[in-house]
Parts: sequence; structure tokens; C-alpha cells
Amino acid sequence: MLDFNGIWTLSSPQHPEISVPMTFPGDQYSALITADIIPDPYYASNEQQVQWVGLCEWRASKSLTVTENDLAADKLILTVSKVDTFATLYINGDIALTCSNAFQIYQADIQPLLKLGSNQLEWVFQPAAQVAKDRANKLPFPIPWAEGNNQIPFMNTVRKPQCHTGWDWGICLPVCGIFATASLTPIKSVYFERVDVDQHWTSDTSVTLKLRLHHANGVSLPFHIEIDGKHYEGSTVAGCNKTEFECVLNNPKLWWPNGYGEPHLYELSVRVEQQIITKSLGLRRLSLRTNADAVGSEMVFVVNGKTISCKGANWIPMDALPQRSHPHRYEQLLGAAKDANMNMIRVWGGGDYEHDEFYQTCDKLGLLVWQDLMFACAQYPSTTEFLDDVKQEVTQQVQRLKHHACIALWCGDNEVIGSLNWYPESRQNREKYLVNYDRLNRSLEQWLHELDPSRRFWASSPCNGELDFGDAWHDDKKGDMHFWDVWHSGKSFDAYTEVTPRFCSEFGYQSWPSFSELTKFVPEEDWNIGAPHFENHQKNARGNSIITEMFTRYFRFPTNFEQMLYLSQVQQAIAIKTAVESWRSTSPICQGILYWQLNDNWPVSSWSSIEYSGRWKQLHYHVKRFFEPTLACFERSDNALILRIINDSPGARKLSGKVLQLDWHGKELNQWNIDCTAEPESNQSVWQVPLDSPSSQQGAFYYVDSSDSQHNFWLPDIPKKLPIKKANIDVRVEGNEVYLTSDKPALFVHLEHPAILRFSDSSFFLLPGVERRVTYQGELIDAEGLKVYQLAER
Ligand code: BMA
Repeated sequence: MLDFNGIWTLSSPQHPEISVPMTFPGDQYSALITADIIPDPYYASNEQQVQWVGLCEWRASKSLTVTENDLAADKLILTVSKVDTFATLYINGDIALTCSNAFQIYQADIQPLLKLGSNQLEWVFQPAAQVAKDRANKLPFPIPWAEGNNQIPFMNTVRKPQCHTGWDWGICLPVCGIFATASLTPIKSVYFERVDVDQHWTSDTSVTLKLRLHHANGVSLPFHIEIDGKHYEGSTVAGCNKTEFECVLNNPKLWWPNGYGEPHLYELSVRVEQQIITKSLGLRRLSLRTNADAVGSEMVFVVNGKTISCKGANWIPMDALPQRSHPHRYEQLLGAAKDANMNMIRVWGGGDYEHDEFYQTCDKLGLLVWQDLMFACAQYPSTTEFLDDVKQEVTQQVQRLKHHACIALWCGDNEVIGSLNWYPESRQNREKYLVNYDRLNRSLEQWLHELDPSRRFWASSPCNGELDFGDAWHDDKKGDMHFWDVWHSGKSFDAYTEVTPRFCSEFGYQSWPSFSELTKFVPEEDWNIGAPHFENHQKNARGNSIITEMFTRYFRFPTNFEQMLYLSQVQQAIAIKTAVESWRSTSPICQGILYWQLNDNWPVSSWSSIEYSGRWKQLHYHVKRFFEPTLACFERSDNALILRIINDSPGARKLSGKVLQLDWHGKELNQWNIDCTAEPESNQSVWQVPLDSPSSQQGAFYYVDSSDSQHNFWLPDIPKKLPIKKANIDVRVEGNEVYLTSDKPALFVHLEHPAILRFSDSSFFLLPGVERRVTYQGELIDAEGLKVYQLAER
């Protein structure tokens, strides 16, 4: 069988000395690293040394032996996607394919170009930076690019993941290559291209599946369809390239987002001759409700008639080196999202339309997807040429993805409306640039309405609503919000509690990597916050100052490097916990909370809750707790401390636990039993004490669930003002279990081991004298390599 994947030979006209193997799918940087031509760009400041790679033309060649059998078909269709970006394929010196948009899918019949015996194949990749510059020079007027994020200018003229040339969490690696498996399909009579599947719900319990088989060449051939154990047959329509077919499913098992029921999937297979297309289908009704209400207007996703309280995070591409983006990492990261009680992921517009496996995994795990179209933080051209190019991209991507149950929304872009206020050109001439914006945005909207009328198109994230180009960073009455007043504008954590977003699709707080993570990419001499190699892994200009300055507001200053890294993760966890608990407490006003950001695409200081290796930061353990469908959290209201129970889940929940007040030596000052029933979709206060007496200011309050599945705490003041005592924590490791016992209340007790990416729980409080058991997966560890941090250790 002919194969366009596998090993090729990489060379560059600018570097005649280089001739090394390159794997497809793969990128030129990964090939050069494997061949020892360049060092690993993720280590130390190697990023700087490898910038020349992105400026060269690269060629990948191989020879292919073709047999008579290979040439027997009438056509041989080559399909390639994720070709990055300006690439031409030559077969025996003739052009077989020309690509210029990394988000498009390209096809060509290469049969006429092949000959019996040995064939010479060559891909030629032009440097995107050069094309970007040429394109920018030809624009009718300057279009501001993502300066500040991108380290290479004008990438907004090029359809390629915008974060490839750097972001405020991203390394600049202008990769080229092919990042998805290429396929070759021999065609005898009919080429079966694709199947569209639309769900038409005639009642709450009956759905008609409308299938459209797309096939080139109009001869009539039998097709076979299987779904839900039933078999259907028919014939494609002669003289036509589309055949329609309908079947009805009564009382189907529904697909539900995580936390609301099972994400049931039906397997569909459609066969024409030997060509089989399979799809997993989740059957569900989904809409976005944005009705005006007493506050402004709501922003609520409704699935199968139930309002969904969306909880999740933002997704960036998994790796800056696309060759390292193995699909099993989707399982790992999205699995961690599901395990932390998320039900929505936002695919952010500065990255990529993800591989099929991403959406298949979201379908399987019950994770809704807020899908941005790929535009971010810059202005974009609205020339006819640009629009035509984008139309093709959007058409193909929507056709590829729209059958996925997980996709909840198509969103036009990330922060492109807002960025009108960032750049001098668009600030001085806002009208012109707003019209320019709307030409692209309105086109996107129209294409989406035609391609997928079943879903809402949302102009931008953030956006106040239909044709509302106002300040969605601060308006918490309508639409989705990006709330960055704390991180980017330096407000205190209390600022989170002063807004009530209807749907917050971005807010975040950075931390440094954990010590175990950091030792892998920063050499020991630079284990210092100010050292150059450490700083090269901080891409937000003021990032390290913001983290350090915030320490001085909330904490006693840490006295060593490891404790600084640890404390930065405590700080991040407190920030996001404060926001989420406050906003969930407003339920049903706020119906969406997606923090920035789930993952990292290289080892870096960032807003992520999961480090590059897959290791959970402290935040992710907190996420698991504060995104629990039934949450118990403390809240200060005037002069009382309240325990609030928020239940998003569709069933009633019985809660039994206790609130404890302990002083810093661990002496119990008070204890209250909590027994209550949380009705479905309810929000109630179940306990309160006045906070005006001096005794109420002693020690801290803890809530512990009797099943130990929930725990939470409340501190009467900011940590630096409290006389928190250092606890003696006894640690015992037995097999894959760790037992911890403390003599005093210990806060943010966090377990870290170089070999373990995830414990069953961490960054929790330990009550004195109550043993806590934590488990882990992976190779067995001994107590020596295990580090147990606590807040009081300075
Ligand atoms: C957001 C995102 C990203 C960025 C993040 C942190 O608004 O859309 O552009 O990385 O902020 O600054």
C-alpha cells in the first residue's frame, strides 16, 4: 500500500549540510532535534538559538515505489490536512498540490502523476514569516497584528495557528510540516467523500436522523447503513453527487454533559463499495438561551430541556511541537478535565481546530465544546482574497466537526472586538476598523448559518450580545465576559466577588511551575526567580513581578526558592477559588465559568492548572472540589459567616457533615452538625454564625463532609496576618497509599514527587489527629522522594 506518511529526508537550500530523517506527521523542528542538529528548544534559553530554523525554506523528499496494482484504480485521491502552511508537493518534478492555509483540507488525484517503479516525491515549505510580510505589504491599509503576543509580525495575514510565533504563555517556534496522517484512497467508480448527519427532533423522544451521502461521480451503487443494531440499504442516486437518507429513532438514549447523566453514543457506519465512514453520534437537543431578564440578559446553555451550569477551562494547543501532540495526551488532559468535574472546554481562537480525536474524546467524556474560529487578539484583513480563503477553511471545518454532540457553540473569534482598542491605527480610526471587523465577522456568521443552522453563532469572546461591540471585559449584565481585572490590572482577589458575570469565559491567575517540573527545563544554577533561564519561561512581560507583588499583599514572604514556587501555586488556587465560589453562589445568575487555562504547550510559568508534563498544579485539585456539582462553601455576608450549598445536579443531594472552629494549635472551639437536603438546581444557606465577636475571629472554620468527599475552609483574615503554626506532619507511604497525620491544623498541604503526575487529592487542609489517606498511580515511591509542603513553612 502506498504511504505518504513515515520517514522522509529533510533538507534546506539555505543549509546544504543538513540532510536528516523527518517523520510525517511531524514538524521540521522535531526532526532537527532528533538528528541532534538543534538542542531541545524547551530547555533553558535554547528557544533563542533555534529561531533561524523558522526563517529557512525546508524540503522533505522520499521515493515511492509504485506497482501495477497501485495504478489499477481510476483515481488515487491524496487527502492531507494540517499542512503548515505554504507548501507545494511535487511528484516526479510536477506540481501535485499547492497548500496555503493550515486550517484547510487538501485533496488531489495523484494517479496521473505516478509511474510504475520509482517515483520522486518532494514537499517544499516556504517560511511563513516571509509570506506574511509580503502579504502585509499588499494590504490596502495596515491591519494591526498581535504585537505583544507574537514575536514575528503580520501573522494575522497567514492562516496558521497564531500562537506558533509566541504568545504570553507561548514559545516562538515557527514550525512547518504536516501534522495529520495523510491518506490515499483508490477509487474505482464512486468516491465516497463524506456523510453529513443532522438531528431533527420531532418531539422530546423522537429524532429523525437526516443523512446526506456525498459522492463524486454519479453512478448508482448500493450503500449499507448501520445504527443502533439496525441495518438499512439503498442505492446512491445516479447522475447526482448527493444521496439523502432518513431514519427515525424513538426514545433514544440521550447524550448528557458530565454531571447531568451519561454521554451515550450511537455508532453509525455507512458503506459504499469498500469505502466505510463511521461516526459516533450523541443524540441531544441543545440551545443557547439569551433572553432579557431583570439583570440584563441571561446566557444559558440548555441540553435536553435542562439548563446546564457550565464549568470548565480554556484549551490551547497541546504542544508547540506538533509532533509531540500524541492523541493519548487528549485522553490524559480531557480526562483530567472530566475528573475535575468540568463539563465544558473552550477551544481558544489563537490555536487550532483540533484533531478528530479531541472531539471524539469530548463526546465520550460528556464535555461540551465552545469552539472559537481561529482568530485572536489582532485585526484581520477583509479583502475578497482573504474572505474566500477563510470561507473554504470554515466550510471544511464545520463539515468535519458538526456531527459531534459535544460542540455547543461556534464563536467568531477571541478578543478581536476588544483589540480594536489596543492598537493605535484602530484606536484612531475605530469606525473604519470596526467595519473591516464586521465584514469578516458577518461573513463568518452567514456561512455558519448555512453550514450549521442547528447551532448559535456567537460573534466573539467576549461579547455582550447581538451587534453589541461594547466593553465585555467589564459588563457583567449580559453576554460572556473576560474578567482580567485581577491578573492584568492588579486588583486584589476581592475584585472577583464584586462582579457577577452571566458567563465568564476567561479569567485567570498565573503560577510558577512546580519544583519537580522546573528541574527538567531550568539548569540548577538558574533556580532563582530572577535568573535568565527561569525568566525565559515567563512570556507575560510583567508576570513574575505580578506574582511576587501579590505575595507581599497576602502572605509572609517565602524564604527559599522551592517554597516560592509552591506559594505561587497556592496563590493561584486562592485566586480562582475565590472567583468560582463567589460566582457559583450567585446561581442561577451566572451559568458559565471557564477559567484561563487548562494546559500548557511547553514548560512555562502560566495560568494553566495542569503543567506541561500532565502534572496537576495545586489549582487543579481545588478545581475538582469547587466544580463539584454539589458544593459547600463559606461566604462572608455583612457580619455573618454563612455556609452555602449550591447544587447544580439534576438530583436532590443529602448532605451530612460538620463545621469545626479550631484555634491554630488545633484546639476545638466549636462544632456544629450540618444535615440538609439540597434540592436539584438549588442554592441555599444552611448555617451561619455572627462574626462580630472576638471569639469568632479565633482560628479558622472548616467544613468536612462525613463521606470525606467535600472539604472547605474559611480564614478570618488574609494569611499573612494569621498566627498559623507550622504543623508536624507525619507521612507514611504504604504501596500506592500515602497516610498523613498532623498535630495542628495545616493549610494547603501539598504532595509532590518527581515521578507522580497526580495524587487522589492534594493542596488540602489537615485537621490535627485525623489521618488522611491519599492514593496515587504509577511506579511505587518511598517517603524520601515525596515532598509534603504546607503554608506555614517559610
Ligand atoms: C486572554 C487570552 C489569551 C491570553 C490570556 C492571558 O484574554 O485570550 O490571549 O493568553 O488572556 O493574558
